[in-house]
Amino acid sequence: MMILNNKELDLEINYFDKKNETLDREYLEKLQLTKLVKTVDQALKIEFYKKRLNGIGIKSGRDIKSFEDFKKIPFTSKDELRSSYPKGFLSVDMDDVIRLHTSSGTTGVPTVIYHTRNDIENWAFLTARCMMAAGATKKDIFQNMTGYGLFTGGLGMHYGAEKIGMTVIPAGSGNTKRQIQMMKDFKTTVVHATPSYMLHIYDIIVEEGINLSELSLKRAFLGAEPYGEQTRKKLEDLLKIDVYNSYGLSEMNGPGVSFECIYKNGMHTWEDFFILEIIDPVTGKVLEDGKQGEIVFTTLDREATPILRYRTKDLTHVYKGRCECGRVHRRISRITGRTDDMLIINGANVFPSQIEEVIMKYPEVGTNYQIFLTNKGALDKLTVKVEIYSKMFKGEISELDSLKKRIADHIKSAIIVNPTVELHEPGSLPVSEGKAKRVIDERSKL
Ligand code: DLL
Repeated sequence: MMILNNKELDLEINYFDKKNETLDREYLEKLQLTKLVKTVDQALKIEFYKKRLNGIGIKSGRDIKSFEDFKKIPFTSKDELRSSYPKGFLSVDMDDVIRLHTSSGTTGVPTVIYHTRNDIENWAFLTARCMMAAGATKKDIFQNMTGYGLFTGGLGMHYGAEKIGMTVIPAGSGNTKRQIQMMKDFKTTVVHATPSYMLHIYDIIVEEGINLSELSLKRAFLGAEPYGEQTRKKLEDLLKIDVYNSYGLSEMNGPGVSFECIYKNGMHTWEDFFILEIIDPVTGKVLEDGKQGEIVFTTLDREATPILRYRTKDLTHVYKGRCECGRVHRRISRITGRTDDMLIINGANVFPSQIEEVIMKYPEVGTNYQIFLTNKGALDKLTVKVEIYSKMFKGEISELDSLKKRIADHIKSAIIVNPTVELHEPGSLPVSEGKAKRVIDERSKL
């Protein structure tokens, strides 16, 4: 499905690095193989990979002569990366490391990724490519509203924006009223945030009585967490801006891995810096383009922490065919979920994104929601809590009951599970300034 940009925006195709963004596909694949040789040599300096690669007869990068050879390399899992904490997968002298990032560690021991000067330079180069592909230029005022620090969203996009020559406001996340004030004062044209924070920003704009004409906002780059096409549409309609999806993960630098261009038709993945594979999450078999599966990435230019065939747990598919923008780098669809965030509710497999996609279709529904799971006897109970715009109601109970029923029926037809829908006042559900926690699963506690 193609969604056209807002009319007032020009559809000019900009490239940060035209030669490498549009190079010949055959050449790109040769380039990948050449870079793989260096990457494998680099990986062999890490004890973990040395053992693993030697075990399958790979003693040097030159042993990888084709993609068939490459596919013999076993996958790397998050747990394997974690088990090396804090030393990490380090293949250069510590003196050559200029920065490290770690994952948040909310699901266990964190992972650590080290970066040399070249690694940081390449990362900035990639985020610059992304933002320019989505229409940003040096004329833009860029307000970066994700966390600066170990989280890669802040610094990753910051360096890329400077590379383009945008005026960067390193706002960080939180302090929403001040964010909006800065947007007004500095005439911010582009913002970077998580989708859930952007939804919250809209609420505060309304609460503060700010007219959209007081702002100069044109684009938002949103990522770091899943969101659906309906959420994009809602934000674009409410804020009169263009929203572009940005995907990445700390293990592959952070943002700057996959990004939508102005055609908003899938996220280009920079295949001269990463090998992209989609596998069947159960069998591990590599799938052809178009088939839904788990993303596996291999770094191609990393000096400090090379990673081979990393299982991301993120689910998507590769779009077939070329994009109108002329870039050869293949596009992935929105992430529909993670292999580890699928909920099993009374035996049915449900991704939270399916529920979000339904509720965001309702104009009466506000910007925040939560999915609650409890047990009732032997059965699971699903409650979907949504905030509503009270101004859309005349205050009659029957209206609210009818809305609840419509949403519940709609969710049931999408996921087969019968939910209870609760309507809440705007601002009453917990707000997130970074990645939102949408699912509260209390089933095991009962
Ligand atoms: O979230 C990097 C990032 C920052 C990407 C800012 C985009 C913008 P991590 O904290 O390591 O890194 O989390 C990575 O977040 O494996 C996905 O499950 C999820 N994720 C990231 N972007 C998207 C997206 C950053 N656009 C994990 N859609 C990934 C859906 C996303 N999920």
